Amino acid sequence: MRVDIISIFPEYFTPLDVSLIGKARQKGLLDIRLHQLRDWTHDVHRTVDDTPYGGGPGMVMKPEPWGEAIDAVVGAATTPPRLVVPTPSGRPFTQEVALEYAKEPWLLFAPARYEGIDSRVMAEYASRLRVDEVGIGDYVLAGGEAAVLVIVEAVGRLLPGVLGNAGSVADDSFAPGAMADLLEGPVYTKPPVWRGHEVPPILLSGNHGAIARWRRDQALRRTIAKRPELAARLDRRALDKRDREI
Ligand code: 6GU
Repeated sequence: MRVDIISIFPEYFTPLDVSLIGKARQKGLLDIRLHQLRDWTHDVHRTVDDTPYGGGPGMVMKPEPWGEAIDAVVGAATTPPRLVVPTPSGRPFTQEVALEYAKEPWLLFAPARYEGIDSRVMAEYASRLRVDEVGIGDYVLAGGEAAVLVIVEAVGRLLPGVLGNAGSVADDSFAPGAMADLLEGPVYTKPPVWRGHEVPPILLSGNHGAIARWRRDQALRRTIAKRPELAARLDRRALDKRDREI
């Protein structure tokens, strides 16, 4: 997958050099290219923002640098990228969206600072690219850069060959299938007793059927306790009799 990121803070993305995503890049599974938005300004101050029409606090990102930058990155590509614009007013970025993005050959991120990008930029590209405004949660960040890090990590780990153990994607909280809408339960490793706390004996039993049942029970209990609105969405028909007793 190719990923381009246009930002006034390309140095914000050094975390993408390390760990899982860094290794995926070294392996050639992920081709991440960073661009300085100010390279597409033409004034001595390399200005990217201006005051909002209609008044109000803060500044808005000017359309011209974004237009030139996006045109330059997209070039004459026959299969253009999906343009992802992180904004708290976008549709929610969920595991479902991550799975959708993981199928794309090319993503272009346009993270904004200040109060956002002049809306005509999204209108202009909507006729040429698939433009997706997405938010990562119900809170406000100082800019879209941290959201891009979140999205790239969520998508990158889903790409074939990135995770050592392919099974771990299927067991994720929110993964479609048996664990849909369920939070993952607690996990344990050696030693069997630590500071007096025991590992639940069922996990040492070797009874794989009973262990799977126990894990599902734990996932249900945790979901009910921590995410009641998710638990309410669980399809009663998908719950078996033992689930419904929890
Ligand atoms: Cl994508 N951007 C900003 N600035 N704040 C956010 C967000 C994005 N998602 C949640 N809050």
